[in-house]
Amino acid sequence: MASSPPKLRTVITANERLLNLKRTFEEKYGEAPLLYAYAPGRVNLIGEHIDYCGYSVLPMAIEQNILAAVSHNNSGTISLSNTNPQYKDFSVSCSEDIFIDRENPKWYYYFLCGVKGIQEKFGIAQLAGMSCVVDGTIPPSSGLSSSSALVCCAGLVTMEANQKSLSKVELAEICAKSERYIGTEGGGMDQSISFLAENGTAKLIEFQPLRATDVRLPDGAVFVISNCCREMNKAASSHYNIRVVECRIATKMLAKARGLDPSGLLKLAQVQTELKASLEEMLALVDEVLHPEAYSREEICKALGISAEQFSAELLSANTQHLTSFKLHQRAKHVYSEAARVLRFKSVCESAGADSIRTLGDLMSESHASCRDLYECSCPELDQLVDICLKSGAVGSRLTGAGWGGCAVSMVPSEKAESFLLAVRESYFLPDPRRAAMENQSLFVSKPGGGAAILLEE
Ligand code: ADP
Ligand code: NG1
Repeated sequence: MASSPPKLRTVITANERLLNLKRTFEEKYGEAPLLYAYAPGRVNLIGEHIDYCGYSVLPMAIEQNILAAVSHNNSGTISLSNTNPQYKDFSVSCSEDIFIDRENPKWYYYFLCGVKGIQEKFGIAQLAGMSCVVDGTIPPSSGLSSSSALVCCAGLVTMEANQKSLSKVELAEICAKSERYIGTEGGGMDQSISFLAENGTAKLIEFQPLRATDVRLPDGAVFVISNCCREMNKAASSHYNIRVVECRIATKMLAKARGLDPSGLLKLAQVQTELKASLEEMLALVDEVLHPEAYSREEICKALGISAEQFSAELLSANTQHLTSFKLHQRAKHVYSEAARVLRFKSVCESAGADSIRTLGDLMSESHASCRDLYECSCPELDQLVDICLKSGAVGSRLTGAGWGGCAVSMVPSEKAESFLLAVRESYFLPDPRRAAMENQSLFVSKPGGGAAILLEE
């Protein structure tokens, strides 16, 4: 059964990080912050690139997060600052329309996505003034959702500053929608787990309606995150949206081939629902209807009976207008098989059988192979890292998040955790000085953490 969402407010005792943030805030704005809020990053255990196709995913929140100190004021300005000097100060008048420049995805535009989401939800004509300092510990552009944590934290503090009230589910939905202003057509996994996570449990996140169900991970294994040290900023490239578009076109092609009206269908899951088919049947349908060779625009337009103009306007997004070929068979195969792996992963966790750890590991490794070969969202560094993790004692290992760089997540029997960390360190990090310098934040065991909250000092 889906559990009830956890509380939005948590009492904490000040720790070193909070006190440092308070000091920075006081130096910057000459007053103490009124409140703190945080939103966690996440690691997706399985279910990659399927949230935007309507399928369930299985992430857990990580300890690393975005923490913000905030005060409200009547200055009519939102002032943003960051403890990391790489992220420059920014301020915007509350009477201006919020502009988000997707051509130039600076850090403060992610913050403004969260602000805009709340403004639109309540139709606020004049937002409350806010002064804010942000402190983040999630490695950016590494598949651990630093961007969504920032959007969620911004949404939360904006709600609070404007004296509004929303449930965690509502906040997650608003932030999922508003992060799309940065240009990436995300599916909502990251914002959902950032708000709905609970300590000690991974979650099955399902969409429409959004809900989160506890998934108890098996005793006897730990999840280790390792960063391949190649960054991939989604909003600054079109890799991600290309996959979204390919899945959208595959949806229409499958629907049309089965006599459905493709016009209202945008997600692969909708075709399954309409056909009342199993995932196995959908996989067979993909083989029957779609060919493995890449499709041209002309072939798609002919099959769907649409003009080249309709194709560009209705199927492509702003940063995918240049595309000329589309791999539909491979992408749809990945999506339907990955959706099935998520369900199997959850049921194996529930059964807690003798072979659970081995079976879960196999599912993770199959997921990586599918991401690498069918979805083509891995990269040589990630493939090398996954191989090293498997050779170092992991029962399963896979890229996590969007891919094309960033992190792998490995499932490791608890008794092997120490030797695993040493072996990965020696084989992947130490031989390369750049990786060796990043190793501290790039290789760690992760336990399921709690969701976003307003922090009240004890
Ligand atoms: P991820 O996979 O981590 O979500 P993205 O490439 O989507 O990566 O987003 C990364 C962007 O999020 C960074 O380029 C930066 O603009 C923003 N960001 C991440 N962490 C912080 C931080 N601590 N402070 C400010 N902005 C951050
Ligand atoms: P990352 O890049 O790891 O934050 C992105 C999307 C998710 C999901 C994964 C792939 C956003 C904000 N996040 O996550 O919705 O599609 O890729 O499974 O777009």
